[in-house]
Amino acid sequence: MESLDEFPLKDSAVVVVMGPTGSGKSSFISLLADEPVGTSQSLHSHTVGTRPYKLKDQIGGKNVLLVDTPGFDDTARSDAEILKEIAFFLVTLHDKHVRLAGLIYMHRICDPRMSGSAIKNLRLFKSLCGEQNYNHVALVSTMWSESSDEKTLQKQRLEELRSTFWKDMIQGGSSVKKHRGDEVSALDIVRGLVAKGSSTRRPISLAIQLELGAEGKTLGDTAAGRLLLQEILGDKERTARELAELQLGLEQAEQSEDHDAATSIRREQEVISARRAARTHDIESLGNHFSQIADEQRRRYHQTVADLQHDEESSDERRPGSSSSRHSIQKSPKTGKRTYITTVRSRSKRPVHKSQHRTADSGPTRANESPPQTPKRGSAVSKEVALLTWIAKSYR
Ligand SMILES: Nc1nc2c(ncn2[C@@H]2O[C@H](COP(=O)(O)OP(=O)(O)O)[C@@H](O)[C@H]2O)c(=O)[nH]1
Ligand SMILES: [Mg+2]
Repeated sequence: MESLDEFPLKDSAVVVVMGPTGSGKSSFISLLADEPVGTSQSLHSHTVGTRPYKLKDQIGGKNVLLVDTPGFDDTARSDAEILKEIAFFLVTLHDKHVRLAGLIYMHRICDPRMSGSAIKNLRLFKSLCGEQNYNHVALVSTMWSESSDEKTLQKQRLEELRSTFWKDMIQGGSSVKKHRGDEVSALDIVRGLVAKGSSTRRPISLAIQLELGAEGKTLGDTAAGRLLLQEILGDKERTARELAELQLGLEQAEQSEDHDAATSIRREQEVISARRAARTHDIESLGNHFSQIADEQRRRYHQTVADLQHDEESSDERRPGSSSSRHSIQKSPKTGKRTYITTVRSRSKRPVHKSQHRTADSGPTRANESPPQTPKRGSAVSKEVALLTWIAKSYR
């Protein structure tokens, strides 16, 4: 485990960046970060998408970390899974006494209207944040057009946002900022938040941090969880309607012996049934307390660490005479025992043998676990591994 000095979260100003997918969060962070943003993360669908990036420059003598997050509209993962990931990260920071300096909420000004996804993301953001912290939020419009006609329209849209969707946040003290797409503009926005964050004596405690942490609520009892439940129930109802319609279509296709149509309807029924089952699972997971969320997320963090190490070893593997091993964590469905598996690969990439390398006790993930191997100190991967491992260790 690397020393925390390399990831000085405690002494840093931490700013969380949220907003729908495609609103420009990662691009914004990459303008300021001292390392590439989101590159290694994109390779594995289960990989943790919430993580901090250190800024190249200090602000007011402090290191600044910008936390990238996934939007609540990911194609690969449900909103409940995203909420658990973001909530785990935020509650863990709070547990470790890492205080936030502020939050950025990003909005694509080039979109002609508020999409369902934009509305959902904003509502979830507000509920995670809590009204008491609106004064530490920057509402940032991104992707302004170059053309003056478009710009005029976009300015009108911004005014509409101010008087509708953003009104309560502005009344609560949120600032409205325009991101021009360059480093100077991004830095200006972060500076404003950090200055305000460091001038207030009361540390920021987000609604979700208090609800899931100190108050011990289940995810479904938090403001964000309650909102999400409405969304999920709405989607479940839609799937019921869609399945009923498809069943009618199927019966008609069968009557008229249209086999092709019947086959394609059956396929669609399978897809929608799977979506319905996923929503049922989401509802169940809203019953989770923080400890359950933490167990699940720590497993994802360890898997991410294993994947990162594997990716680094794969690049080493291309060198002559080398072999590589991949680490993964497997949990027995019967006993709950968790086992680290090492798969050694030859240069032909075929696994040559598997060895069981360490067995953890049954029961929940232990707080003091560390990944089975530490990559080369100082490499980008070792930094990321140490950071993820540190986050995954909870004091609970
Ligand atoms: N025109 C324009 N495009 C941008 C800007 N910021 C990001 N993009 C593009 O918008 C897309 C989504 O950006 P990304 O940063 O991945 O969004 P995220 O999903 O919120 O992290 C990418 O194709 C970016 O290249 C911007 O300021 N202006
Ligand atoms: Mg992104």
